[in-house]
Formats: sequence, C-alpha cells, structure tokens
Amino acid sequence: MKRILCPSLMCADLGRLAEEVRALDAAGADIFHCDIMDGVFVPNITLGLPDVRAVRRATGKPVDCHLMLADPAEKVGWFLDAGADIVYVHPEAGGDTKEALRRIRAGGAAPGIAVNPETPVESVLPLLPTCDYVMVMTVHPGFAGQKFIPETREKALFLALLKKEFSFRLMIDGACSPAVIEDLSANGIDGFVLGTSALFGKPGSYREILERLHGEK
Ligand code: S6P
Ligand code: MG
Repeated sequence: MKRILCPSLMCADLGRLAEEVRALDAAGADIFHCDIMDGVFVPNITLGLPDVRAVRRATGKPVDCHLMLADPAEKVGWFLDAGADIVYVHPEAGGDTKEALRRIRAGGAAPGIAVNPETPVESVLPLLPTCDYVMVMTVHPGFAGQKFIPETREKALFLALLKKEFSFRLMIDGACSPAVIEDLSANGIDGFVLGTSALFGKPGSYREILERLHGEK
C-alpha cells in the first residue's frame, strides 16, 4: 500500500498557511497534520482552532488534529466543528479516553490515539478496538526538530502485528527522516508525519520530496 504522508503544519510557513496547504495538496500530501497544544500537557503552544478552520478551507483532503491537551474529552467537539476528519487524543492526557474516542466517532470523524514514547504498549491495548488510527510518538510531544527515540521502534513493530486483528492504520510522529520512513514502512507502518526531518526546509520542491517519500521515485 502507498505510504500515507502527513505534513506537520506547525513546521510550515504559518504566515502563508493556506498557500502552503494548497501547494502541499497539489504536491501529493495525503493528510494535513495539525498539532494542537495547551501549554499544560506539553510545554508549548502551536496551532489553534482558527488555523484548523483555515486548513479546512484550503483543502478537500483529510485534516487531522493531534490533540496534546489535558483531559481532551470536553474539547474534541471544537475540533470536529472546525472541520477535522481525524482526531488523535493522548491516553496519558487524563480524563476518560474511551469517552473522547466515542465522541469523535459520534461526531462523524475517525478516532485515533497518540502514544507517548514511555507509554507501554500493553496499557493501550484496551483502546485499540475503538481506534481507526494509532500514532506512535517517536519523540517527546511538544516540539519539532528532535531526535528519534530508538526504543519506540519496537513498540511500532509490535503494534504493526496487531493491525490485522484490530484494523487500524498505524502512523508515526516525530523525526520521520527518509531512512526512518524506509525502515518502518518495510515493517508494516502505514503513515508518517513529516516535519523538519524530511520535508520542511529540505532541498527540492514539495512535489519532488513527496514523490520520493511515497516511494514513487
Ligand atoms: C511534536 C508534534 C509533531 C511535530 C513533528 C515534527 O509534538 O506532534 O507532529 O510537528 O514531529 O517533525 P520533525 O521531523 O521536525 O521531528
Ligand atoms: Mg503531531
């Protein structure tokens, strides 16, 4: 299956957000990844609801919201209203994760979990039947431009073995370099969030980079 490539818009030129989205869309991006932080669950704040609405207006392709928010269940509706097609919540963020996932599906979007590097895979097994997407964090959430945490690879490979049973899509977020993408896509991972390690600030056009990372060239 073709790799799913998800540009991380916090790494784009935010002064030209809609233009960036249109250019990435035309260049072959599959899903637009919006990092939403609250300065509480993670020590940073990036995109917010007006950005998600602007992304939604600029593309007909799926938009995901990666919620790095404490106790997200009460807030998922805001992102559904803003036009998200996929919403990820962190099981580490407190509150009722199952209820958050239920609300995402009830609102017509695809529910996902994003799993922190230290979180043991066993602790998320009960959530897998409810998830359309599982995203393994291969850096500590909060910032772009970090190093890949090698211990997370094993967790990703273990989850890849469970995909058939639970039928979720398995995604990777954090330090997805071309080498990481080659390795993990050969081992059953479906999709990758692209930030500074493979896309933004790299030589070549968005189209050339995305074609190469899709494995088309
Ligand atoms: C980080 C966030 C990510 C980053 C992405 C950046 O908390 O969830 O989506 O935007 O990891 O990619 P890179 O290639 O700079 O690590
Ligand atoms: Mg993210």
